[in-house]
Amino acid sequence: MENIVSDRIKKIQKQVRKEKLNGYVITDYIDINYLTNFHFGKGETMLLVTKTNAFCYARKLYVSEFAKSREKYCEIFESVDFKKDVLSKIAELKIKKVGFDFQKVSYLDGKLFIKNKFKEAPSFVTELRKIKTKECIKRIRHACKIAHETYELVRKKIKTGMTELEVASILENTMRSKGATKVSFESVVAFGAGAAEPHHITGTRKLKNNENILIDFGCIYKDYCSDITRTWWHGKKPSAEFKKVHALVQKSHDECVKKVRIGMTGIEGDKLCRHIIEKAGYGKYFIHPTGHSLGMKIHEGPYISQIEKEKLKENNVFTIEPGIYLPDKFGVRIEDTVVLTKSGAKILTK
Ligand SMILES: [Mn+2]
Repeated sequence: MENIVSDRIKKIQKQVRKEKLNGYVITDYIDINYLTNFHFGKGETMLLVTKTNAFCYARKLYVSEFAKSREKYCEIFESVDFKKDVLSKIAELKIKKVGFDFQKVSYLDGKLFIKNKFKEAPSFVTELRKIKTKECIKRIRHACKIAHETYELVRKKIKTGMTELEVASILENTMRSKGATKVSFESVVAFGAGAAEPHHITGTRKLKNNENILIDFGCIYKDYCSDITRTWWHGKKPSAEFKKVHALVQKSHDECVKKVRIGMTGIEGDKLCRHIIEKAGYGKYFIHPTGHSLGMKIHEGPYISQIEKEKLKENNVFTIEPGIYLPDKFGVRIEDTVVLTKSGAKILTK
């Protein structure tokens, strides 16, 4: 754990030097949690990284726990006014040229930083977080395993007459009983035509015999997310159209898993899925991007979308989730979380 903290902070210090800065202020709590391998709540911390040190400001409740194992790499100070304390530390250290992540800080913080002559700087931590380390992948893999096992278990428990919310609650309880701390986003359970609504809200509709089910859910394990979607037919007689559309979405998903490679842009990745659905005449029913990266947040860049120019790199972790939504009929989405390796995508949700 100590290596994680020192390695990550060192990487930011390297960027600070590279950009000819003397310091860098981080306000995003997830970025700080990433760098310190700690679990601060939102709005409860602020971090100043200099070329050789790191100073963390946080609410008193965190201080002793943090200091136990991390203080060697990152000094922690009890604080009620992070901004004020960071500014006085900067004055005390007499450092000029302090950068901040202008894409992430709030408008108000940005105004204050500019007033204090800070420099707009790139999102060093965002970039770092895109390439998942072994430890990150281990945690995501486990979050994915919990989600997949939950799917297999819950699928058998779903009975005609259950409501969508009942199914969601079984999903969520099962994940917790398997060690997940919480859900990575609000679970989607949709029956019948509800699955065709792109923004379906899980509700009190009861499951009928012989209709489609779509579940899209995930959990957080040790701060890392998973994301999985499965669609199937409940009952003995899937309609011919459902079978056809399901097979098409499966084909689109499988092709993308098989062919996506390091160096492709998000646009090229998206095309792997999309062209198959378009060729079959269902293009206009595929109404969202193919996928998104995930890590400490459920939606991160790079995206696998029609506008993502960024190239995919080794150890990016993202979803592949093509779908076809036929209004007032049904929807099919098949989603897995994958890690991109030198030999292609490896499915984690299994
Ligand atoms: Mn997703």
